[in-house]
Amino acid sequence: MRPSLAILAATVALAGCGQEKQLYVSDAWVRLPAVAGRPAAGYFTLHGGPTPATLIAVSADTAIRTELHETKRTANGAMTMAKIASVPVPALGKVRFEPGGRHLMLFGINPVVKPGSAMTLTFTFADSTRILLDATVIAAGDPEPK
Ligand SMILES: [Cu+2]
Repeated sequence: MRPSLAILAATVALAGCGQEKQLYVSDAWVRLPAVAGRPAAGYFTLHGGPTPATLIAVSADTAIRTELHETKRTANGAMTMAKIASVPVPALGKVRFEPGGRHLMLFGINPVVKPGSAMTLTFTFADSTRILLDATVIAAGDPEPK
């Protein structure tokens, strides 16, 4: 246990020297539904590391089920949502999940989740990398956090 911890600490120290940028996620927030029981929507920004990555899932232990969605306009101009299986993150690229575009749908939100609290999101990538990030939780009518 101890030697592996030492290696981990050394790796973290090296990463902290600002050499190669690693894959990370920032600016995560979740908008609760106006009506309890409806799904919530989550938004965040993916930042690619030195190699391309593929986001395959985002989960939360305070939501029963989640889906990655994309908002699309149909031929007659109506807005609709489609499920997306995965999202490519280009090396050193930026991919935004934002209102009106790609978003996370969270179903079955635990009632303990209130505006002003945080929801821990787990971002899972195709190479099995996992990144945990706390998302700011806001009420349905609140402005987007800056
Ligand atoms: Cu959706």
